[in-house]
Amino acid sequence: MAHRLRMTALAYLLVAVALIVPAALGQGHGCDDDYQEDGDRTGCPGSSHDTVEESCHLLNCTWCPTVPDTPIPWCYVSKVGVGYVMVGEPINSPGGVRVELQRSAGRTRWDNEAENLVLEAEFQSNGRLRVKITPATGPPRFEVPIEILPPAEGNQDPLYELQFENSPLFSFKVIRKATGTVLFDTTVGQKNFVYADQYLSLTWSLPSENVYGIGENEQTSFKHDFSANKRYPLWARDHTPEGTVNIYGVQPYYTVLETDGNAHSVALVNANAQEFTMRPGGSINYITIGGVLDFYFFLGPSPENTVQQYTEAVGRAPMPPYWGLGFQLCRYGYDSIANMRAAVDRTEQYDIPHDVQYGDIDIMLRRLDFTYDPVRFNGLPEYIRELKAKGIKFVTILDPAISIGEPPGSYETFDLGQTMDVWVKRADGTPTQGKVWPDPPVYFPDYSSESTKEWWIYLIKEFHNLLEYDGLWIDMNEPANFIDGDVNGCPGNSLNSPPYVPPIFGGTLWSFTLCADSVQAAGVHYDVHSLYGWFQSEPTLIGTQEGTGKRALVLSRSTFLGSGRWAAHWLGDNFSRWSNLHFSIIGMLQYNHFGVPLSGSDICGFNDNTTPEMCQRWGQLGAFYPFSRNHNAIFNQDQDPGYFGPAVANSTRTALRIRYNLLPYLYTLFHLHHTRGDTVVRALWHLFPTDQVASGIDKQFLWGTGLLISAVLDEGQTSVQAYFPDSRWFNYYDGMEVQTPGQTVQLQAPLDYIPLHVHGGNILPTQDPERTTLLARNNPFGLIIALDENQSAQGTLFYDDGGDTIDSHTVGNYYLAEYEFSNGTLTGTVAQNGYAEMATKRLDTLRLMGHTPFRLMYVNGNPWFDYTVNGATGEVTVLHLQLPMNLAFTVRCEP
Ligand SMILES: *[C@@H]1O[C@H](CO)[C@@H](O)[C@H](O)[C@H]1NC(C)=O
Ligand SMILES: *[C@@H]1O[C@H](CO)[C@@H](O)[C@H](O)[C@H]1NC(C)=O
Ligand SMILES: *[C@@H]1O[C@H](CO)[C@@H](O)[C@H](O)[C@H]1NC(C)=O
Ligand SMILES: *[C@@H]1O[C@H](CO)[C@@H](O)[C@H](O)[C@H]1NC(C)=O
Ligand SMILES: CC(=O)N[C@H]1CO[C@H](CO)[C@@H](O)[C@@H]1O
Repeated sequence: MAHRLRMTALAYLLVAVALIVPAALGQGHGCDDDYQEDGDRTGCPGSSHDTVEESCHLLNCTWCPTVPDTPIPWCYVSKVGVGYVMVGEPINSPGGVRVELQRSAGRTRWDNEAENLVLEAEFQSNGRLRVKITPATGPPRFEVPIEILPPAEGNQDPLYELQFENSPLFSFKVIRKATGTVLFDTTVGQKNFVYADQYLSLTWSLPSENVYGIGENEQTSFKHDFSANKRYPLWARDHTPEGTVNIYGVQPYYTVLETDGNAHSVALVNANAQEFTMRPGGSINYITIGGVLDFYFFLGPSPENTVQQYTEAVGRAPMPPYWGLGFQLCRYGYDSIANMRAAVDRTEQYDIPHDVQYGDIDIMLRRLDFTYDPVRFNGLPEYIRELKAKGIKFVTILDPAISIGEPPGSYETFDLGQTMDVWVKRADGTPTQGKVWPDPPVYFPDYSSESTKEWWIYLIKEFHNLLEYDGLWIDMNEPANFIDGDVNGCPGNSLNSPPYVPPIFGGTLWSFTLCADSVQAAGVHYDVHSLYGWFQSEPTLIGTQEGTGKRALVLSRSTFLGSGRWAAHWLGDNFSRWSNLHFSIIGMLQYNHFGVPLSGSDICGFNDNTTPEMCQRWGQLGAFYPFSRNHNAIFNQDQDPGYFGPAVANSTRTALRIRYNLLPYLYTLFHLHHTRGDTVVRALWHLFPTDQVASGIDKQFLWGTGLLISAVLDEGQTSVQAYFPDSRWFNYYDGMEVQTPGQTVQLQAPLDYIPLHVHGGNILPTQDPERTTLLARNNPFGLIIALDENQSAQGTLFYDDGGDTIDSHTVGNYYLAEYEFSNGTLTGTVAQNGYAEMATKRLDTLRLMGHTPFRLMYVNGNPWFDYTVNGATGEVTVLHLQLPMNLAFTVRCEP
């Protein structure tokens, strides 16, 4: 998109100050000769707080003690940088500005530092700013081949302003014009600004420590803790979530809630091994070992606006199929069709809603993709059809790596791969060889190559003739490799052994994956490693849609910026531990920021054995994950919701029936994401950005603006501390209003109960639950109307065929209704009437919460008496309305 608009005036603050060398500061500190200010230090890889001077020297780092008991590293990377200075004046152009930089004089530890850089800022829209820094000369560097979509909005009146300084070194600031808040300021690390071939580093300060995001790592609080100098390495890796360890995906994206309640977010479009250190005082040190510095700023100003703007740039998630919002059951280690059946039957016996059954790798023949074991899973194709007849869909798994040990002519997947030349190659052009699930060695498909995509799509389509899957689940796509690098090891060179490696698990780039010098169509593995799952996701979605002819569900373990366009995400191989109930909320909230709203963790935990109580509580919490799946690891005891008997089964059923009751609302939230970029689940601070308490709440979460979930997350508890920001809140179960908003309240929560509250001002569409969404979709609709302080509320309902049409938004065969309650009157209007079935469906029930007493009710102008009022809570329940869904209506309450 061309930015033809005139650039607005910018304030350039050019302070030419002589270069002051902060010399000799280290004297008297007992330091090596490279004293660095506390804030400039990058902790030495391989060191820890217990590292002593001698071992620091062995690590080739600088030793310089500072105040004891602080998170400031005493052992740090030596001679990091000298910074850059600005050359000449910034050059304004229509829609942007360009600045030339020159490396400051002095020696550092890095080879191949760029002598001259160009900073190019593009004012892409009022809310979106791009700042990209590249070397002025030399061969082009790797850039992530991500499609950044054009903004709908112009840039006549940007919310931001850029300032450049040269005092004594170059730095820049991004400022929010309306408030003067400095959102991003590189002054703090001027000297640390390094742009070497394999080490790029920038430090910037933030306007607030309310910072959320950056992944994928296990995070123990949604809001970052800046007191601990925590370092988050990013490099896709198959590793269970554990501390700050780099895990499956790479999401260099964070959101800041400014102190006045405005919000902005920043995406760093870089896929190389990298790290973020959250430094005391509220700054971030960023290091990457390749690519370019390419920042996108999204100015909000509301928290939801940041996600809307970000997902407008990287793409939004497609609508999930309706059944994809139903309950899903899975385990690794069914090991036989009898065990799979037993779990399905237990779920049915207890009448627990169940929409999707999964197969994991144990359904495969010797763990070969696109097969099933005809002995242990004898009759699987027929069983899948049997499930479908009950309205239960089937999703199964594919791993990327392909066995090379099958007799020629017996395994088309491999043979065709050879013919089509689909593999990742070694530097010498032969295929990279590793070891994953199949017994024989494997080759790794290069999903960045066109011929691999074609091969994969073909196989997925053909696979549907064998097993009639409805969705696919792609795992191990970091890519995981059980041997480090390659069966031949990795050659010693600057890609496999770069001068600096972020503190990633295993210590080397090829640990548990491919050699960094392997070659793919999109570049060397060194650059494209963390894009492996991202490259695999789109062809998987295309193949699945072509195979089923319908909207599909694709679930990917590894993700990158923008993965949400193609895939949902489960939170990996989490543990059956109580702490993980809490962490799963954090992961899910993060992925909603990352534009992957369909996410959730494995209910009851993946690794280790759960306990009945944990599974009961997790079943309640998981009933409110957008992606609600119970999944378990091999060799653990079963944990499907029917396994533990009636108590666990009953409360899981109860919670899931509430989920199913609210599915039209949840589905509508996905529509609002798809069309507008809203989050589906969100933290309280999205709605109450100036509420200091809300900024730290990460044990409760909301569905949209309408439903607050306050699950019990701890063992042995029958109550929960829940915070209610100052607003109106109504108990979901009986409409009782929370009497003391603005406070933390102790809510009773016996084992079979999950506290849920409807937020005043919202209208939530509902539909009576059944065992499957297929059945529930035939039931009458209802509305839960919770009024705000002004006795008003709004809501929307999006509905369509649920996924028989891949993209009903494009086709137009969907239904959209708007609901508004104000001045005593509920008005329903139909904004889009493209789904013909709606004429056969009825709106039957209203639950009206928070209304003042009234005398008479009229429906479409006629008196209506079929309603009850709960004497204790004031909730009004209107019954048997039988209003055709395709027609507008009014319901009036007359005082
Ligand atoms: C330290 O530097 C020496 C000389 O360059 C090198 O041989 C050694 O491997 C380095 N040690 C570490 C831990 O990087
Ligand atoms: C479970 O629910 C069933 C059916 O509603 C009921 O009969 C049974 O008593 C419940 N059992 C427990 C332990 O809650
Ligand atoms: C209620 O109305 C007042 C006056 O119009 C307005 O300031 C306030 O924001 C409204 N409250 C809600 C929750 O919309
Ligand atoms: C509210 O409704 C009453 C009738 O119930 C009507 O007389 C009045 O004009 C309405 N007020 C507004 C602001 O719509
Ligand atoms: C360990 C845990 O309970 N939760 C983590 C599960 O994994 C995701 C990443 O995939 C983390 O974000 C969660 O915190």
